[in-house]
Amino acid sequence: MTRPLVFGVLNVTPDSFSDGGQHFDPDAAIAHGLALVADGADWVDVGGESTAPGTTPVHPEEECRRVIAVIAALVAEGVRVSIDTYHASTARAGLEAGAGIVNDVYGVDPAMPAVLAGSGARYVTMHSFGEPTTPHRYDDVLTEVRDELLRRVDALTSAGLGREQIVLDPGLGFSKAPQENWTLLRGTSVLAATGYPVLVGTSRKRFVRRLVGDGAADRDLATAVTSALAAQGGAWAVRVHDVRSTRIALDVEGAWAGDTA
Ligand code: PMM
Repeated sequence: MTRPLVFGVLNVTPDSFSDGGQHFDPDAAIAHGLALVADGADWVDVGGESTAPGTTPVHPEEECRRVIAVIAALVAEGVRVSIDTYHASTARAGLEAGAGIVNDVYGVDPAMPAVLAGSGARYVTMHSFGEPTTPHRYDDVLTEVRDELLRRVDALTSAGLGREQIVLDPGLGFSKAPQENWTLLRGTSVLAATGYPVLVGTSRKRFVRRLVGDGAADRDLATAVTSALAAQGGAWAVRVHDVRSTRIALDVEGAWAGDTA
């Protein structure tokens, strides 16, 4: 099994829940993006709006002001960049600036498929349900999340996306109770069995932090473990804030799994 790719998180926001404000200045953001790559990130996922509870939505123009110059500068340095946005206009600007992936956590902008269709870029469709902090009621979370993602695949391919463009993400921490996040993580192989690449984001999320508290080293260690567990389930990629610890965990998991790389 090939080792998952690592997406390093770069939030160019004043208010993201775990790193808000740290990389709001463009130069600081670019420096952090390069540091993520130095730590072993395969992709840098650049976002300009926090999904943290209680944050105000960002207008796409302001979102573009935050991220586009940062994306262009990282691409100029040879970095592979994904843009984390649910606005089609921002996604288009991101692709024009050289991003190779659009990472869409809400999937609500009807103009989004047209931006992706024929672009050759990958599109991450992440499962979410209304307000991220309001748990939705599931009878069988794994089946329901998988089936909803496959319904989205149908809608996306009908709208002109190629199947090879699509990446599925169970949306851990979005409208799910703690135990449901663990069920989904344990069920990574079920999602991977759809044949689509699966991206898993556990990094510093509440269901992980509630085991270890808010200490930076502890939550990143716990995230490294959850990333290795996602790898066991056949994840194509993991999305993390601290790339170094997850890289090490994936190397260990890969050696255990018999990877010779
Ligand atoms: N989680 C967050 C933001 N974007 N994108 C994908 N594809 N998957 C996730 O799980 C995900 C995401 C929230 O975390 P952050 O605010 O620390 O970036």
